Amino acid sequence: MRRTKNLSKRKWFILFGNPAIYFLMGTTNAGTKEPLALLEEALQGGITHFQLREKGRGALTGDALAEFAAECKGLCREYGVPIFINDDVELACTIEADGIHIGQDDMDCGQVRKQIGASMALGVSVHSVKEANEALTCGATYLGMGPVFGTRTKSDAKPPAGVAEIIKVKTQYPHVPVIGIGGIEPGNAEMVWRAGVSGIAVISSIAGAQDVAGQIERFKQSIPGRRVG
Ligand code: TZP
Ligand code: MG
Repeated sequence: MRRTKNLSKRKWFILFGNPAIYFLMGTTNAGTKEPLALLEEALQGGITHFQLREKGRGALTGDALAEFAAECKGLCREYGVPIFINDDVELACTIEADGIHIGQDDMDCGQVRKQIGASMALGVSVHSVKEANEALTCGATYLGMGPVFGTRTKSDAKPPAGVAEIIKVKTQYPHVPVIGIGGIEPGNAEMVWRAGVSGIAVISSIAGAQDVAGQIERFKQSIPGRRVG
């Protein structure tokens, strides 16, 4: 359902109040579909969070990227879904995104927090309790952890880590939102939820689905306690 909500008034601490189906996409993940049409299908299907992750051969840059990002933000606003920008502080600030997501190896997280100020959400990818501690000390709002399973979407992904480290991080920091990522599909998502994540982040299993809304519904059904039948 399309609805308009002023997310600028929304504080980051309620960003992960309910189980999140966090869709990541860039123009290079859209296959034969028109990227904005794919994003709208996903929004209609009920994704709860969106991250613009523009990577790989043929990725947009410069003005074309800024224009695309602004269009993505406009669509996300219509559906009341927060938009995050991957790795690009300037772009996140230009379009006044709700958040930015960075890899710990990509940028200095403390520096990014200074640049974006206190009100923009900051997601940081981590792989251990030690890295989680560093990210939280720098002002991370939530943590991304993965790849949980094997993935072909990220060329420099580390080996699949399963859910063991997620469980350790959640044991140490029970109130910090952790999002699992990497190779997550409806059929393997349940063990990620059971590790205590606040959400699952997905690229190919949603972007490549014939029936995007149906696939998102399958992800929703994978949430323990939300299963029907
Ligand atoms: N970070 C760790 S794995 C990954 C990222 C961005 C790619 C996830 O893509 P997919 O297609 O859902 O496995
Ligand atoms: Mg990165």
